[in-house]
Amino acid sequence: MKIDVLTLFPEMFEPINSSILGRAIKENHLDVNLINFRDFSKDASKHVDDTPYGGGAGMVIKPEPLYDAYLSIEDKENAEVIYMSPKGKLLTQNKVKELSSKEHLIIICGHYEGVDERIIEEIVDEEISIGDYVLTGGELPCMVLMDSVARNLNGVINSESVSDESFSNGLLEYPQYTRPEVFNGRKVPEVLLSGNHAKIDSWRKEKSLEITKERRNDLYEEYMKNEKNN
Ligand code: 4GN
Repeated sequence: MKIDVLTLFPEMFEPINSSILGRAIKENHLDVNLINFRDFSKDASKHVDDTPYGGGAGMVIKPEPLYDAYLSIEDKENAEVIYMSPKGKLLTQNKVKELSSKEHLIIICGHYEGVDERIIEEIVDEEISIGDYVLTGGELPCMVLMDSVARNLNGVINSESVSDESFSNGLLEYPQYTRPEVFNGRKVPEVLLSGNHAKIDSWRKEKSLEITKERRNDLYEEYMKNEKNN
């Protein structure tokens, strides 16, 4: 997958070079291309923002530098253009799965009061939000999206880990344990030491249901509704 990122702060993306995301890039599962759209400002002082029409606080990102940066991207005919925004549709595991099947994403990171609305009308396919809170820029949300998408690309992580984790079946994941068998007097649940895989599976399912009901009744109700219909 190729991801072009339109940002004023490419240096903020250093974290993508570590850990699993870093390996996904090194192993060519993912190609991230950072484009500083300030480079496309025709303004002598390289300004990319201006005051909002109608007045009000803050600055708005001008459409031309963003648009010219977008036009500079090659082979973008089939690319999905995403704008990271608190006004966007919430990013869910289902959305992550859908995005991980695309060949090419272009992600716009806004700042200040956001981008001129005409950029959204002209080039954006979807606005995505990582949660109901506002950040100073779209870069962290963009990295969240890239990380979540990258771990669903074939070859990046063991496909069993992806299918077992939280949300994969609509439920939160069961608790995990490793050695030692007793830690500060706390024992690993006996069933996990039994070697009885049918029993272990049903214990895990029970724990998943329990924790989902307790913490995320919305997911639990949805799961139960679907159970009934299947
Ligand atoms: C996205 C962008 C939060 C999100 C952002 C989010 C930059 N904050 N919840 N900040 O995914 C107004 C326009 C704030 C740019 C935007």
